[in-house]
Amino acid sequence: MKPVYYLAVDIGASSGRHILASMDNGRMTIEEVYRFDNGMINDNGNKLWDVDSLFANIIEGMKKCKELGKIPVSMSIDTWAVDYVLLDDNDKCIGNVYGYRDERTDGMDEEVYKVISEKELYKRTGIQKQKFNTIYQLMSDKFIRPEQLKEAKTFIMLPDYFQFLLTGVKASEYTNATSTQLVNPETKQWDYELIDMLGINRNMFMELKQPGTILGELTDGIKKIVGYNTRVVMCASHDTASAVMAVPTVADNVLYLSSGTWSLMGTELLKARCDEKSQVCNFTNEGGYDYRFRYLKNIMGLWIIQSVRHEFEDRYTFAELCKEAEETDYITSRIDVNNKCFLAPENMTEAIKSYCNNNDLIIPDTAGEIAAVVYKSLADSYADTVMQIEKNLDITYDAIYVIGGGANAGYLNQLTADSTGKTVVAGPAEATAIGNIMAQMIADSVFKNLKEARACVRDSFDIKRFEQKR
Ligand code: LRH
Repeated sequence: MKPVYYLAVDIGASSGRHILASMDNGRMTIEEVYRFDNGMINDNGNKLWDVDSLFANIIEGMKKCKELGKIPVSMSIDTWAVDYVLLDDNDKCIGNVYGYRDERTDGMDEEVYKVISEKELYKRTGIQKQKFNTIYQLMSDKFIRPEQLKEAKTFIMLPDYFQFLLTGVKASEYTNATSTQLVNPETKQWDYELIDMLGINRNMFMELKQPGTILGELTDGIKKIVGYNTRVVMCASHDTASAVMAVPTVADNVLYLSSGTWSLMGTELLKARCDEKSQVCNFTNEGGYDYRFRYLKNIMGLWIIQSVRHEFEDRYTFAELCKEAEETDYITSRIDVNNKCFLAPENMTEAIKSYCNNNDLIIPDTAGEIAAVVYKSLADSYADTVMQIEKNLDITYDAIYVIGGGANAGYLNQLTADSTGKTVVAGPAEATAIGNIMAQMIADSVFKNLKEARACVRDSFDIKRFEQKR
């Protein structure tokens, strides 16, 4: 029997990929058919996404499936969270599409708190404070591009925008929408009262749809370009929501670390926890598949090491950087990875050095020393986060499930096992694309539910274990 293919388009802040998946004897197999680089572009000091080039890459990858003779029965797109497009009354993109590291949200928290206190906002949404949350971005739109905001007829998040370009159908997916900090965790719908309080046009927002919803088929124009038709299904379009679907276990109460550009560490809850303890530790309650909540913390993550690697002119692979770091194990300096100086510095290597200088720490010099400081500091921050989660929820975990690209960083996994004292279970590295596929497969009745799909992921992919050594 010919395999049935499903296509995940998984676009992260630093790269995108098209992954085809099919079932083979009860196991899921995946194949990467296309990959492309991504990154915010610097346009006169503005950090923007080039959505046209991203869409061109989406199409290129879809064409690749045709070339391979592997036409997917369905496809879905996920991306990072919080960023969006404003559409005019002809459904055309208005102005820039800002990237979340843009400085325009500086000070916007204070503007929002003039309308609603920080405490009340957290109680109402359960979403952690990140200066780039959509709520602060929309507030900055009110200041820097009020005309464009007024002109906007539709607010649409990036994966929904790309899927609209493919199908002509506009819709809003729930998991990604919760990252706006404008969704009520009880009703699981837009908090229109909050939107009104902020003075934002409530009519821009579309009804929220759950992952698994069938959006539609390709438009005639796109069909002609890619050479086939397929069904576009909504996955959990916030990449982290998709990644967490692919945690390779059927157990409840699992601690995970979705490791990529960001490190997202947390657990799943059936009810959002918007209490003071959680707010003080800056835990979020993002909406997940099946109305589960992702109670987690954003840790600055591999972005720091990705930036350092670029600054060394990509001379080292990540594996080589890990090896160099391991050989410079003597360096004792540690940075606070969540310090805002690491969010969008002109030069990350310099930011690390000046952090060390300002804090009377030995200044790392070689690529290996810098990488060692970053990896060890990340591992320390994971250990702090585990302690906070265990304390807030009054649970003890035995293991940390590391999913996403960072699961391939054996050195970091070992440091994490050492710093936390937990078993690190690492893999799959393509968790986000796999989660994207799982939502499509559940919608197509390949699996009955999330649990069954997770069991399949557990049995299909190579998973490594790391135990504490010191
Ligand atoms: C990870 C991620 C994370 C968000 C950030 C903007 O890619 O989606 O969950 O907080 O990007």
